[in-house]
Amino acid sequence: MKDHSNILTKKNVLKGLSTTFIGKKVFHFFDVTSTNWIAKQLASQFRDVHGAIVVSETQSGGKGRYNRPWMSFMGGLWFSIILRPSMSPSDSPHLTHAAGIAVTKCIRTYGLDARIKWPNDVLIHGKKVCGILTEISTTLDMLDYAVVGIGVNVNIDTSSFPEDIRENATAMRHELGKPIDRVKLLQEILVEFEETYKKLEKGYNILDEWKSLSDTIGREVVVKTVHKTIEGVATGIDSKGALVVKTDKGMERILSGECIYARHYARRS
Ligand code: BT5
Repeated sequence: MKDHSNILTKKNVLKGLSTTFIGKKVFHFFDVTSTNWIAKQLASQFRDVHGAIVVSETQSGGKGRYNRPWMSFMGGLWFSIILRPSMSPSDSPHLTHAAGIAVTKCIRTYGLDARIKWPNDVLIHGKKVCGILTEISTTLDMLDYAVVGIGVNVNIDTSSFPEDIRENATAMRHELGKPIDRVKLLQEILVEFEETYKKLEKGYNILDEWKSLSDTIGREVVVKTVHKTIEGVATGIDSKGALVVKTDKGMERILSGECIYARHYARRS
């Protein structure tokens, strides 16, 4: 019989999980195209999936923002949380913030210096260990559902990534020098996410916590949006999650874009 003790099966994930609703329903797969895609299908077909998670050992078509590929080999944590939040679509970036806070806090409990890079990355020593992709569906002006996709390089050998990704990626195992129990880590992230999500539901401001864990605030940045490139110093994020950048011409608020730290940018260009 195969040893499934460190596989993210429903049984393993539910055993000792101390959340009230996040992760109480588990859809586990060995290989899917993308857990976000499955989660979106479930959310559009079933009402009672609030808090359910879709988790897969590997993804053959894992996705980042702008449809970019997300490398999802065996040994990582690739999962999506389905939510039906009573919030306006414009507040949905806070779900990404909640996920960033949860993952960062959990990774820190392993003694690793994890930090959030705006808008959706978690870094260790400047390298990406986690990416978050929140996708929403709206009906009129209401949020119908949100899917928060979280990818963490846990016990991954990043040397198998293509060179351009390898340069900027790391894995928890690499940083710690030993493998990590993925079931335990997933449970810890679910507990932290639920706590932060509940704060959001009650209308609390989670952005101060996000800022305290951020790697981006105070840095010289170059932010590329669809329309323009903005250079300056990241001074904060506003109540909608927009990055506030102090430029030569004044303050700019950027809701979404690609953030590059200026030092790295200078080296590349
Ligand atoms: C992200 O996009 O960082 C969001 C990644 C979300 C992945 C999760 S896994 C579970 C769920 N199911 C999905 O299909 N997706 C979610 P973005 O900021 O666009 O970054 C994508 C870029 O990160 C790529 O273009 C690569 O350069 C780099 N990359 C790809 N795979 C990586 C990995 N495993 N680790 C670090 N960097 C990676």
